[in-house]
Amino acid sequence: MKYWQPKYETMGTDELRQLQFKRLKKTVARVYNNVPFYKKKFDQLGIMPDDIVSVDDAMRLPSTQKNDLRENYPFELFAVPKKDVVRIHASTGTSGKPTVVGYTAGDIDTWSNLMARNLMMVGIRKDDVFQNAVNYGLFTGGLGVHYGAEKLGAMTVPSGTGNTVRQLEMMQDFGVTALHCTPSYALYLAETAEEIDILDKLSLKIGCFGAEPWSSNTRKELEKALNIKAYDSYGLSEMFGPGVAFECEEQDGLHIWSDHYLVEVLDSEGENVAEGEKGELVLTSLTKEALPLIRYHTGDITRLLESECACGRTTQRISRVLGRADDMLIVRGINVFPSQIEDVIAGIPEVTDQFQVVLDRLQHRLDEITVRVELEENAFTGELKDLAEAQKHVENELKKVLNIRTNVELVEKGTIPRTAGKAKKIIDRRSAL
Ligand code: DLL
Repeated sequence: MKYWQPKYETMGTDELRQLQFKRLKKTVARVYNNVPFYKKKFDQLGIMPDDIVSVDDAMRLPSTQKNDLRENYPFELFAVPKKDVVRIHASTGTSGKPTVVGYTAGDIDTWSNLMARNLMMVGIRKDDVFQNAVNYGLFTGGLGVHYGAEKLGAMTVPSGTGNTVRQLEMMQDFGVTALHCTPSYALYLAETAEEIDILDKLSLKIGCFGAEPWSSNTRKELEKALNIKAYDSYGLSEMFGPGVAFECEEQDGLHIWSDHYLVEVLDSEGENVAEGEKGELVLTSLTKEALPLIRYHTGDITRLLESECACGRTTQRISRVLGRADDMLIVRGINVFPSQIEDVIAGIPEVTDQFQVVLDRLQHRLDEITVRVELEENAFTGELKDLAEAQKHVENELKKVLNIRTNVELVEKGTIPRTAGKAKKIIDRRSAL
């Protein structure tokens, strides 16, 4: 069996729309009756739950932004009494209060099944040994993925983060076949594995990486270094956490689970973009009990993909995340996505995949963008002769893709901080002035 929940994963269009409608009605009634924030918004728009007579009516509903969660900190958006909440997670905000998310026992079960579905989709089975090398604290990636792996029946190793050499030893000793972590930590694991010469003693087959953007070049790098097939895993705390969308073995976009989420991709005016066009992913949860969210603006830029997937699953599919609606950098009027920089860096063998972008604004001067990259130890055994040549080369490669002149700072390998969590890739000093 290749599906965890075949009924839902391969549902026909009409049946799926009926199910979505039933779940949408329930969600709308739930928020209207239990969350004052939503009742007020519905009333302002003059919409009553009974006005929703088809799935398409969802587009008339009010939207929710990350800031709404902050402003209703910690529990004001919960649709159930506190006694029915069995767990909370939180994500650290870049500014202000963190956003807190809550789960009923039913939510934990739904989420675990969803996660098991994803893990099964990438080929993980009961007889696999699954290492979950992410933070087990308030971050949803730890317990969220862990419960899914257990539900699936895999032997689950809750290794958490840190102590990278020990992590690799565990991989060897326990015969770990599947790994889940952030792509930046996976790169660090691969680098350390090479250093301590343990790579050929590992039995890894499958890697699931997510929680931050990573390019297809990084994918190739990881697949080669760790001898695995690497899958993209997308999710966000506000929609349970990991498991919202995942690649299948076809790796032709990510399946976004339409029985749990209503999907919209909108332009900056809030209008639907044409299929295949870039826009912001906006999601309505259909099965969440403790914290149902209506038309939640994820801030993630993606594209809806057309046509069916060869794997047989009938869900909608989205492209890999192309950037953030809000982390797109504008430098001298040019839009720069950090993922583009990552792509360029990953394509230059003389430097490692670790990078940082520093943005400065000097008085009376145009914005300066500096990309800090690490030189490989053997950088000068090939075509490049010296530091000056290497610097010029990286600058030129970046210019070709970004259409903007960047300063390149070459640093020694290991200088850019490795993190088991989300890497801090952008240092924007412009706002300080
Ligand atoms: O990062 C949930 C997660 C955990 C996903 C483990 C995958 C694996 P948050 O901390 O709330 O939740 O951050 C959510 O991270 O809106 C995206 O901007 C970004 N993100 C998550 N997965 C990907 C991905 C978790 N595969 C935010 N590619 C999201 C690009 C991603 N960005």
